[in-house]
Amino acid sequence: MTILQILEFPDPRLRKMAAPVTVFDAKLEVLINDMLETMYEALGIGLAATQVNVHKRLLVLDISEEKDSPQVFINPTYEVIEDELTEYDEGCLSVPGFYETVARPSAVRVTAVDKQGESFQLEADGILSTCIQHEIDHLDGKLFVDYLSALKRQRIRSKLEKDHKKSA
Ligand code: GNR
Ligand code: NI
Repeated sequence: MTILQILEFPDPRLRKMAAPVTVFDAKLEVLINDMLETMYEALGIGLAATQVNVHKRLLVLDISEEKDSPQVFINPTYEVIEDELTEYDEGCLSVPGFYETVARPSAVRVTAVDKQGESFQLEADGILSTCIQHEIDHLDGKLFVDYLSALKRQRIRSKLEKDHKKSA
């Protein structure tokens, strides 16, 4: 397996719209396993393909305490089933070091396909609802910093640009 490089804000490649997965082959399986390994190594609870510069509609997550419950969502969509909003302090592997409160619909019904191309549905609330919405945003080129004030977003951008210059 391979640890993939995670793109960081404000990399313009994080703004690309991902295209649906149409081919379910061994190569896709390799990508899924590499994404899971990359997510676990980075201590994240989720990872979208966009973050590793693959612009396909695919995400992985594991919200379990024991880190033994990987979930894979291909071509995911959701509908809001609870209009009430829940606030979470969100972080993002593509925005390292920043945590900010974001309000999102409390519960969603997700439709996706698994790695065999089999369709499934699931109702999510709590951190699972937040995480799935955060990951699907990535597939649409969106980041949690987009929900913050322009001032906060600019501060985060300046700090990360400085960090990137140092490590370049
Ligand atoms: O690891 C992650 N933690 C997290 C915490 C609150 C809300 C969303 C997340 S997702 C994030 C990993 C990530 O960047 N996924 O895209
Ligand atoms: Ni993220």
